[in-house]
Amino acid sequence: MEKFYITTPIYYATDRPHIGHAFATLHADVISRHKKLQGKEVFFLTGTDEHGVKIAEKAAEENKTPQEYVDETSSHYKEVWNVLNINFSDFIRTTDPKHKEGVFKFIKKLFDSGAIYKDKYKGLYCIGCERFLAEKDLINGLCPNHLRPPQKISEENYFFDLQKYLPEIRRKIKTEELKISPASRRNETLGFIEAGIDNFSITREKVKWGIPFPEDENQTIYVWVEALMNYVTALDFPDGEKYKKFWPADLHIIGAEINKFHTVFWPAMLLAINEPLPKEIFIHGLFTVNGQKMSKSLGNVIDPLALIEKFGPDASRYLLLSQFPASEHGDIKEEQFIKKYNADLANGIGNLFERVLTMAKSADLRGKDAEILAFYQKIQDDYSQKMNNYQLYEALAAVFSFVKKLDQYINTTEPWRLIQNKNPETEKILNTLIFGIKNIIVWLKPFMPKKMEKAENYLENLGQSSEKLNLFPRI
Ligand code: ME8
Repeated sequence: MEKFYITTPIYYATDRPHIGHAFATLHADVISRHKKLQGKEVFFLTGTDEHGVKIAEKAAEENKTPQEYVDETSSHYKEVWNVLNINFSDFIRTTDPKHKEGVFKFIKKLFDSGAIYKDKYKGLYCIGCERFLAEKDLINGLCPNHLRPPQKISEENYFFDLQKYLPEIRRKIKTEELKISPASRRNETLGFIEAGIDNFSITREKVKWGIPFPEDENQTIYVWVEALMNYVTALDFPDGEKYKKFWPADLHIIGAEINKFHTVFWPAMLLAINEPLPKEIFIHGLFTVNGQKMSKSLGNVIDPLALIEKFGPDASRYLLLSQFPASEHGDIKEEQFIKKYNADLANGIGNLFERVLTMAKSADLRGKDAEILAFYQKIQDDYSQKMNNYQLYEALAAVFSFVKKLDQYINTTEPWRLIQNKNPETEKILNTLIFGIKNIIVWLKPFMPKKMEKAENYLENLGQSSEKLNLFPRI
């Protein structure tokens, strides 16, 4: 059986998950379900990033130890993923002993590779980003992402000699041995490399909440360096059976703001220790809410649980993935959720299924309409291509153009009239519609697994239930 290893970013255990985190995780879940339906053996990893200054600060604000704090915040992620029906294979926490063990082994190999050296460092550090910023990155002296001034830091750190690996990374990206999609993000990475990227430190002095650096007790491992290693420590790097079976990753899914860490730093660390690179990194855009960055102070952070309470888990999955193409940045307008729910789900799929299933109960079904069949084939090809390129929004758009086509087909053929007149054409029309619905169910299964299962069961027992399917009640 062919394997498929897919990962999400591991999210900072600083707070409850918001719909941005859900967006990335849903992408991975839908792709993972789609690959399983294609018969692949899938390993789907998600988890939480639990070390660093930011977490230690948050814990202190709440008078908790960092460990107590992350135990609580990490559990929120698990809770929300459970309600959203995210079917992960493993949930890694960077405070897991297993992660720490793997990190030590990775660091030892890095050290042995000769790519590590000690140096004095002076720089500007943004705790929100957990990274050093250059003067040119600041806007009015503030980090543009977190709108707070960076700390001036002067430390002695261990550094990774990135320069040694940049030409090879560039070559692998160009030949697509390391595929970065969409192409705009690939060009962005090539642009970073072209402009020059400094070596980065792999340790921090004075940061207590982290994994100790085995070579020097005054240092902890830089949070980003050990966080990236989660993708292999979860598989029991370097000797575990899972590692041998599933590495390299077939797909890392990440957001645009963490591009450089994944497309440059992570491959460079793997190159240094002679391990295979991930095959593909898919970088999705970030979204604002009603035109503004989501932030607690603006009060516009959307909690996935609030969305689920209103629309249920499957519709919430759909609503988040159907807003805009993941290859671009987007804006979510809250009032659009209800409109889209009613238009696409209640009046679109729900209504189509109801109309057809009510009529089909009484008919003897045979034959198919040639034009609809040809249209179906076109949509099937389009859907497969989009799903294989991880373009979920575009795949959904293809499915919905088929829903529309079937609606038009019903309106022009008016099968309800034909049933009354006992017209022989009815069998063919209803059979075509049932065929269409069955395929819509298959296409939408990775997106709305529970609802599609319900529809599938209803279809299998057609004529036996007096109750309506009522898949998406109007809100
Ligand atoms: O960066 N729109 O964690 P994080 C869409 N721990 N997606 C969004 C989003 C938004 N507005 N906001 C967040 C970290 N995301 C590190 C990762 S990986 C080894 C370490 C999603 O909690 C998006 O996928 O800040 C983004 O990359 C991720 O959440 C960052 O989550």
